[in-house]
Amino acid sequence: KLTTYEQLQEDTDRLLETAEKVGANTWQERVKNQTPHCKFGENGVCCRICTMGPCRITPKAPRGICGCDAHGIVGRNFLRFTAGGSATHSDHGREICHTLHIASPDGDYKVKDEAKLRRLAPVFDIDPEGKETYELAHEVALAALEEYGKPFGYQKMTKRATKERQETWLREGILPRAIDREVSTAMHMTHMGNSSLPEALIRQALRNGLSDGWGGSMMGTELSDVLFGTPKEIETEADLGVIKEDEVNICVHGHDPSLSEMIVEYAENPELLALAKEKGANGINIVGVCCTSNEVTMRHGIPMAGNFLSQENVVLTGAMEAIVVDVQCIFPALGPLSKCFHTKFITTSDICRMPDSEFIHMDPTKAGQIAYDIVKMAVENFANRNKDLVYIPQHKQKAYVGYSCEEIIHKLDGVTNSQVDPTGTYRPLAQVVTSGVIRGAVALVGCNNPKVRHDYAHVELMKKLIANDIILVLSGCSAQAAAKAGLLDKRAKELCGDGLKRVCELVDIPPALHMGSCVDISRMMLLVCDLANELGIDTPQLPVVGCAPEYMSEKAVSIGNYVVSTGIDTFLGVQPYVAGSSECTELLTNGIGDWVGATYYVESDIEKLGDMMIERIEEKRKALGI
Ligand code: BF8
Ligand code: SF4
Repeated sequence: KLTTYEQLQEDTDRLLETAEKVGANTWQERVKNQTPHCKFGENGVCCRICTMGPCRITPKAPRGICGCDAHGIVGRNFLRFTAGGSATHSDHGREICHTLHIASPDGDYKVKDEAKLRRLAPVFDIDPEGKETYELAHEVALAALEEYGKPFGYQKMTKRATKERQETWLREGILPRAIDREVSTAMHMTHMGNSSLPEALIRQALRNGLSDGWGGSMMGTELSDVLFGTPKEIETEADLGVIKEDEVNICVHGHDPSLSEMIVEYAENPELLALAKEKGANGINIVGVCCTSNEVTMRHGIPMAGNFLSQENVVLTGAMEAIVVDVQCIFPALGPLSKCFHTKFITTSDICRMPDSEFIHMDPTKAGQIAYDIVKMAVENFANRNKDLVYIPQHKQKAYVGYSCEEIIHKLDGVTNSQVDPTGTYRPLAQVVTSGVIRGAVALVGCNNPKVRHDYAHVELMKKLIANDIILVLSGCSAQAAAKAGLLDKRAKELCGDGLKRVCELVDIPPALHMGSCVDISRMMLLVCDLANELGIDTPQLPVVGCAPEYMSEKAVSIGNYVVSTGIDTFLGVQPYVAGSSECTELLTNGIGDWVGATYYVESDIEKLGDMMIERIEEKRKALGI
């Protein structure tokens, strides 16, 4: 049985009562104070990139002081938005490269998937033959780091795309060079007195997206797999009911798994468990929110307490001893909120410093000790819990997660095993798509946004798509929305059309596959390229689309740009800040189709958005004659 919105709303309402009792301020209240939003900002026509401004475009003032029109201002803002997201994902990837660079057989960080390391080495033009594991790991890490700033050539990971994609990117001038260079170029192009031509700005936005998806994000995904293990199917649970009243609760939040991996390990440390007992707790319970949660759930089955808009709820349960954050998507509100409870709000990265937090600098060379200290702090804090303030909503759902590309192929091979030799490819998937048993696939990804009822668009679209025999691949907060609703449970096959239901039974999977965090959308890019190769077509021909119905971050726009550039139409449920320019809007929703074979579609009516995706998938099938 799915958890209903009404149930989730009741849980939240009850927690908001606690907030009122302790005088805490919540996002629900802040949204009211910020509404209505500034129209100039919403339409993307406010420019403040030089101090002659800020300039705002109106019918009476159609140009800024420098003479830039709405199209130039919107285009520049769109490119800067992308650059912010691309830099953020890519810097996360860089941190992982550095962590791999210090991995050692007797250190905190080891190589957990050596086979993957050996498979990846040739991508960086390294011959793994005869090399000792750590020698190779360090060489790969260094080569990966060089991708960020190399003076010449294009990004090596792009060679993993279809041949047609590589040719398209080269032809269109959007094949990404060094990862950091594309961010720098974006900033340079948008400085006062540089580009104001929409076509040039949007082209760079696509290239900067590609340097994220086929560069920085892919580093984050692939090297995390080498370090922490490539995810395999694993059972877990999701929603606030995973928080335990009788245990020490620690929530990991953010994106970079380096510290949370260690925290998960030290939560099983016998000394700390004994200390927890001594303090009256029955154990140490790690839960997560946002993408750090996705990382540790995919590899260890750590339960997901919630997604982006649940982060305050986690503290409002009154039962959280510590909320430990690394980088990205962390509400500064958690500082003052935690102060209303006994909760320790622990920031750990120089990238993410916040008032009202305790800062413990995460030095990867001392990661084990740091994790030990943090878990110990949380355990010692158990005694400070104010029992009168504790209310833990009891809803939770079972979920199956861990569907990396490798695991999807492994599951598909399980089916063919009995009949023929395992193919080690997506062939069985290609076959069910071609035969029409499955109509196509949707990559449902991205955030929550208070402009949309929390999780509503994600979950409603998912139900509609699976009922129409469309299989889902999920990541980020979308995957957690599905998990909380119950859609990652294998029993969700009952909500599918007959074809998809049969596939779920045969392959023993849920109809929605949790592929990981947002950097793991790079997994989806590899999947679509390999699937296209399997079918002997290019990616824009596949009956596959992408969708971010509740997105909010710059990262999401960078993702959108690399997904469309990879040939996958992308459907958005929230307006990007481009409506103020007919030229930019035209390019993004139509013109770029001539460059890359895919475009953006924007529709805030969820019912219509779902219909549009199904229609697009059927159009693609028709064009293929399947
Ligand atoms: O990188 S989906 S709210 S948590 S930005 Fe953030 Fe959006 Fe969630 Fe993960 Ni992605
Ligand atoms: Fe105004 Fe031009 Fe300066 Fe922007 S760059 S703030 S439009 S003068």
